Amino acid sequence: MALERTFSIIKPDATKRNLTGAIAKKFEDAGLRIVASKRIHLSKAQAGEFYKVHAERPFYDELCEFMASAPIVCQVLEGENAIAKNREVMGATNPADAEAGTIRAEFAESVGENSVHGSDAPETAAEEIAYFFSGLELVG
Ligand code: DAT
Ligand code: MG
Repeated sequence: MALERTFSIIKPDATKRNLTGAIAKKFEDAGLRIVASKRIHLSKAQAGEFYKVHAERPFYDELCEFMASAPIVCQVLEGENAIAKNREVMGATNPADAEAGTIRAEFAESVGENSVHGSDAPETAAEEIAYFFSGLELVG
């Protein structure tokens, strides 16, 4: 399979606890290359736009507040089968269900404050990368 790219966010709960490096190491140890990386602080409106697919869910407002509560680190990860590999390294959405050794099993605090975001399909990966990065910022 050709190299694939996926979009990742290290979320506020993790940046606040100084876990950026520990999480990046998990990606690199899994064979994912960080080809773009930046630390930003989203407004609640920007968080709402990013997560608009969840607008009707009961946790949407809380999710947007959380995502705007502290800086995040946005990254593009590249590798063979990067989308699925990243989801594997992240672990299940609810850390209580996440496999041992995954980022969420080790670091997540709750289903809402679960340390990382990762794209779920090629279309969303392409959209999310384009939302946060220009082509010039992707350095393979
Ligand atoms: P994932 O982040 O694993 O792709 P998702 O896309 O279903 O999960 O949900 C997006 C985020 O919304 C998730 O990372 C945390 C939050 N979330 C999901 N389900 C939740 C719930 N039941 N209660 C609170 N927050 C939730
Ligand atoms: Mg998702």
